[in-house]
Amino acid sequence: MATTTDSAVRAKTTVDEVAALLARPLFELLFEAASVHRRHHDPNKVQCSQLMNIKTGGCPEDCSYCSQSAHYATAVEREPMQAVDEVVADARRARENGADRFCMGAAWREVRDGAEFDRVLEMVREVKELGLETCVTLGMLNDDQARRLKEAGLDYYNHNLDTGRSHYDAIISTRTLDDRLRTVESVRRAGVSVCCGGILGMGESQTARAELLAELAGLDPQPESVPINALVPVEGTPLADVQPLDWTDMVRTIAAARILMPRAVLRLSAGRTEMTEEGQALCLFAGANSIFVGDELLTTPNPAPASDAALFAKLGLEALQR
Ligand code: SAM
Ligand code: DTB
Ligand code: SF4
Repeated sequence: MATTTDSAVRAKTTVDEVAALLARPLFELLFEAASVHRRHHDPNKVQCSQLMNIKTGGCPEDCSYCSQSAHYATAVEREPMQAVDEVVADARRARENGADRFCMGAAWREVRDGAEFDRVLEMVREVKELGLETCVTLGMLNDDQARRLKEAGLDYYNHNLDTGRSHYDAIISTRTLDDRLRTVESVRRAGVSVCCGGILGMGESQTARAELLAELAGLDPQPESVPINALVPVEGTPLADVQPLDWTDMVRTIAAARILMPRAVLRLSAGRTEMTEEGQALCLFAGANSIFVGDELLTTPNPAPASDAALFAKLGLEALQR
């Protein structure tokens, strides 16, 4: 049996290997990532998801990046949960806009059994009936809650690992990375596909990025969907004035993620409004093959559908249709 020391050494080697990948000359990294990408995916197809916030603000967690944490004075106000009909109407519009997956987010620390969770189950059932793939992100959950979501027709559960282990405490104090990993395991056990990624540009070191990627790639099986978010700085949060992420770090991280997780659908997620067309194009070339569409993410803006359509036309890309 492996001793703790053995596994610690193995884990460290993995992080070192990822760090070496991230440190390679950019064009070598890009060439390998693009080659891996086209062996496993159609390089001209991009999966499009649309988000809706079904419960806004007032979250008890203290995630330093988040507009919806009750710990910080941001412009986002706490709102009651959305009605099922409004969610279904939004999902219809998303389908008309070319999205094939509808992702519903709640500013919860964790799922609690009761009327609100029952309403989420109804939302999942009705969105699924529209012929869309369904995804929710509701914070932590247990095996039974994951099973009930699966029964309602849930395809994906989004639960990010946020950042690397060495940087975790600097960003969130109200939960641990191991809490996150436990929820991911419940999702897996219920047979729901895992959507799990993180955020870059929170003042983390290159080592912390390597830790995040090593953790994601080390999940067994690997996540089906991996969102890579660039921090959207939100006034009032502790990270409002953090130094912006350099575009090459976004491209490098996506390229390394593609090499480490060849089959995953990699999402160029939050932060596209701050990127140039060229920067986004390089991320898509490096292996990102999914985006969020629609004018809004959860509480912050996303590129307008017309500008995404123009970018797709310039690059010869097409939205994946099921
Ligand atoms: N409360 C649930 C949770 O944290 O899992 C679900 C909603 S939470 C807003 C969903 C994800 O949005 C987070 O895991 C985080 O990765 C991302 N996110 C939140 N604020 C962000 C920001 N300002 N910039 C980039 N990504 C952000
Ligand atoms: C993910 O990784 N990114 C999305 C989705 N999962 C839920 C959320 C991005 C949120 C960006 C900040 C906001 O709009 O509040
Ligand atoms: Fe709450 Fe999720 Fe925001 Fe953290 S990221 S404060 S858990 S809504």
